[in-house]
Amino acid sequence: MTGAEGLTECKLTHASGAAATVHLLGACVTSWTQSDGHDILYCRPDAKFDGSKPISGGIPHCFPQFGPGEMQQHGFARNLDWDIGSTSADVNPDDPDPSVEMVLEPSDYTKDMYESDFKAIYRVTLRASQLICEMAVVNTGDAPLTFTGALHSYFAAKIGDVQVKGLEGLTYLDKIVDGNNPPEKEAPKEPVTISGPVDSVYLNAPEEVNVITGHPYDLEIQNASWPDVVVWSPWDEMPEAYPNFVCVENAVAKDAVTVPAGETWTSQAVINAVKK
Ligand code: TA6
Repeated sequence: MTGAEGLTECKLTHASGAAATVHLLGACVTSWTQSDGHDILYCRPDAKFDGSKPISGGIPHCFPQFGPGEMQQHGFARNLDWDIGSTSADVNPDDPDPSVEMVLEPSDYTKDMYESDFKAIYRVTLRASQLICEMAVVNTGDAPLTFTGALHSYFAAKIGDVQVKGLEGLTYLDKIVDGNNPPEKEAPKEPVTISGPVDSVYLNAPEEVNVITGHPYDLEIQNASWPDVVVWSPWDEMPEAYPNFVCVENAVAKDAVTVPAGETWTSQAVINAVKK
């Protein structure tokens, strides 16, 4: 499968009837449907899949910069076709947990923005009601590598019903007030609800947050190695889209990760769809 000409996406199908589509552009999971057809993820009406811009929806990558910073917002990993490292989906259609592994390595395009030598490896595994997203960053160079990043996950939701639980009382950066120099605030002791534009980076978040979506499935999101959680709703800046999604993102946003030469940073985000 590596380097297969013309391949733009990979479909994972599970014996339960669940399915996921992963685009090589940005290694972006663009849909994750349950056996009843309900899609847990959301793609905006303005999403493009032809490479003319990063995919606006699903689970895009922000790497090696969450932003803002010296690079374009969200870095370059969203703009590029990743290579398929391996996929059990094609090799073994009966695999109980189909998965695909994608790889991104430096090019002249990335070197212009980011000098470090790296290999980013992203494995997506589909289970009946679970999506496992494992990201690793290998420092293939001989100097320390630093990055910030996020899984910029767009979840289908009824915005007025959304509650994000697990962030109560945390310190957060309020990027609505100032995207470049956000003030630190203390979150109330209640779940996050959304009644206007929200762009908040919750620092040192717990390993699990829960999202009430207003749809038949709520979400449990467990993570390892992503210290921050971002909650974003553009509200009426995107009038056609905002009522239908919330971004709840596992992130390394405030303090960059440093990977020593030759070493590897590993992470995991496990999203459970919980039927109500
Ligand atoms: O992750 C939140 C955020 O960085 C917001 O600050 C906002 O800029 C948004 O992402 C943009 O997302 P998009 O998918 O349109 O690039």
